[in-house]
Amino acid sequence: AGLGPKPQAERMFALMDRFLSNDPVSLQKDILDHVEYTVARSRFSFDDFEAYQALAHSVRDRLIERWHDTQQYFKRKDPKRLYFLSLEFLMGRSLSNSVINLGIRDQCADALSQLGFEYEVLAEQEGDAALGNGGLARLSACQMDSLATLDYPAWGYGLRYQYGLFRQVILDGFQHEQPDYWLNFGNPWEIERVHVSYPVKFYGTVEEETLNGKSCKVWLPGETVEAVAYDNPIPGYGTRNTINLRLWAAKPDGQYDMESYNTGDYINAVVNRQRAETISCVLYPDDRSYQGKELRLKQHYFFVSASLQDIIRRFKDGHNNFDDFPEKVALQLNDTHPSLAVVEVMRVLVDEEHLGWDQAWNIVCRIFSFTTHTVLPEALEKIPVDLLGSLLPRHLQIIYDINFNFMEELKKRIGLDFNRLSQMSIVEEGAVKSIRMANLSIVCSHTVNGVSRMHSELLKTRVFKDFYELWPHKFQYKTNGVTQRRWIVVSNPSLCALISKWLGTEAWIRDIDLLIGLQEFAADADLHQEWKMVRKVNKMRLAEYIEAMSGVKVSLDAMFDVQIKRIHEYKRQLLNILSIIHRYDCIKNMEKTQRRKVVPRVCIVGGKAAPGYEVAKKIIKLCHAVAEKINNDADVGDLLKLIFVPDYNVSVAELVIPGADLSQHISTAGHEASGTGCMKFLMNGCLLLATADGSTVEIIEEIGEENMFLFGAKVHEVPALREKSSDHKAPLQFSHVVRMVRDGHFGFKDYFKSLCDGVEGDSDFYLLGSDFASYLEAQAAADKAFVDQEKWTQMSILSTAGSGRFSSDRTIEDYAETTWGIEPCKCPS
Ligand code: GP0
Repeated sequence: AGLGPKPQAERMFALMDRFLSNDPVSLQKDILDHVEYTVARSRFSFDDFEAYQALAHSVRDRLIERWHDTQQYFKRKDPKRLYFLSLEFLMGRSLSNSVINLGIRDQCADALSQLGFEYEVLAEQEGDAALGNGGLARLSACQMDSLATLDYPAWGYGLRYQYGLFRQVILDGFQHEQPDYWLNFGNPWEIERVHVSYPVKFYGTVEEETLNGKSCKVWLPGETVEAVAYDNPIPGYGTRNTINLRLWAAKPDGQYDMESYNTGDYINAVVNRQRAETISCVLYPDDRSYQGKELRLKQHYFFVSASLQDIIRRFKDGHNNFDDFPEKVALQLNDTHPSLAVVEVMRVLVDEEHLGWDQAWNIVCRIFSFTTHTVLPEALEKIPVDLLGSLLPRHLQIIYDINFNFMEELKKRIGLDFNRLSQMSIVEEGAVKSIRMANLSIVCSHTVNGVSRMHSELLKTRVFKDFYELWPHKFQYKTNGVTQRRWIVVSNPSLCALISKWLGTEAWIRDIDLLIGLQEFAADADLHQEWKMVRKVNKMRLAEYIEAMSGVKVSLDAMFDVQIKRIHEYKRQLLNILSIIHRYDCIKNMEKTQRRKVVPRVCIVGGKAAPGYEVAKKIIKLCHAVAEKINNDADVGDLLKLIFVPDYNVSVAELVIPGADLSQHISTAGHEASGTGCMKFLMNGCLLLATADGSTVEIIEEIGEENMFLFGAKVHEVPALREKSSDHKAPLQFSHVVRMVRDGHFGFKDYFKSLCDGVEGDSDFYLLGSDFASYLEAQAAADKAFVDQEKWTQMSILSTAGSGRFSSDRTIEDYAETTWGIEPCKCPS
């Protein structure tokens, strides 16, 4: 590590002490060199994709310089570091984000235009890195951006899936899943570290041995797989700091099974070894539901074990006393997916480093913090004991030991309240005995947090009530945030320029609180003019995309009304579609003269359904069936259009969000832990139509109820509404639109029957019926506001102005101070 140049090489210093320059001419030279030497095309003939590759490599070189400087600086300063463990990162594209954060976008555009290429066109060549499902995964990506920008000494760890989240293809209105082999065209944003690799072990048995007169446990594993590191530099904005996201890929280990080679079955032996790679092969596409699948558990442990070997190696390089570990290391569990890490640290400290149990336990309790992202019980991971015991026999023993100690402590505190003891136990007895990963994480972490204030309250009063009563000091709340770099600067350059012009500074890109300064101009006629112009340009961009993709021409005068997110019953896309049917039905039944008063709408829906989630898939089909009918009804024309944007991902979001007038966040109150999409829309000046759920409650506090369209039952009303669901009646309009679907107005009568059954009478668990009337009122209020464009523009400006609290910079600073105990470590420029 870090050998300096040999003395005789001193004359090389002149060459070594140089950085790449960022002026357009230097960039041009680098791009052409990469065309020729990296992409291996003639510099006289290369296409857009090849130009993208060469540009990406030129940017990558600059990232690597900064990465080196940052890592060396961290090494020298040796601050306490944060290790962010997450099974999912939804990074999207890297080029556009990198050139912004490096501050070289305009120079790149210049360099390219002289070569006859257009920066925007090249940026579009890049595919998305979709190593995650939805909100949770995109949050990790936003937080990495903030960690880098705020100069925190942090590392991210995750898995390098060969197949990211499936591509959604719509055939005949039905979702089909296609594999996302995203590495097909190479990935210039990663650095393969062939020498950074660790063995990860599975299966086998545990034996007792005596070491120095003490008995200890030895795990004799049955299978070993190699984890190889791929580093993804994450540049901060307005700083030289560039942190690392290290993703692990599985490779066969170097041990040959001589037996099979000798018996002559060479081919089979090789094929079997190759199977090791399946561990990091594919991302599980179900969010919020855990299936006790062995491969999934293997992924969890594979990633945890490799990351911890790496972290411990780094610690030992410079430290020899594990009691210092908590001074140097903070480990963040992003949901329960990485929570085997607590067990793994115990195992390494006790079995391999030979620390006493209590000493090891003390260390574990000081290093872990745990974020949970849900309130849905089905999302809480439970691993069958049989599965865990066969894959990780030693870990299961350690979990039992942790639980034994915990139960003893608990008995002292609460007495022999068996009901409570069994509810809080890490081990769940029952038909399938299993390990409750959330309980494990809470017991072993020094802090537990929800992702909005409301969510944290629900954790304290419902989901983890017993734990809260036991350890109130452990519970925190950290409202999510999103990065304004990607969600304004990259995706909405014209709004970015406008904001900077009116604030007289670009400082808000690092210091989001400055956005509040826009409030002062909320009624300024000139700002209104320019604001409307920017919004119109973004709508045009979106309209072009819609036409290219669906063939439907939409009117720019219509309100663009968007709901994009994973398809889930609790997110209530069905409520949206039913109200669109209602709108359609109203228009159809109107006198022609009345139609002139209708505010035209383009309803845009997008999102993926988990492949095994039947109800969600039916909702997608219903959306298409309704769209087919409405969009082809000449009678309705521009008054109403329904568009489903297929294959929703980060890049699609970057295009859709800036072009939206209204966005919908309409989950049944108490179900959306936070919601982060709403924050992106808010920053972009899109008005929200929402229930008081998760983070929207806090948005109301910032911008005021009068600047959004709020509706629906409040969280405390939900239980009672469910109780009396048989006697509360959904309004007539609701029964009417459901009947239209039932009667086959949109075809596929039988197929949609179960959807209809699920929202009527006692089975309306998500309260579509009881919220319908108030939803329609909110929709009408939105229509009314849209007619008054000055009023609307003012609300839009106030939305952006009030979005400062929802930057991930604020979230990360909060975590750094009150959870991780880390401080900025700024690499000199
Ligand atoms: C929560 F439990 N979330 C889960 C999960 O498995 N996947 C996932 O994306 C989301 C929440 O639903 C959220 O409320 C939240 O903002 C996000 O995690 C980040 O905390 C909205 O998407």
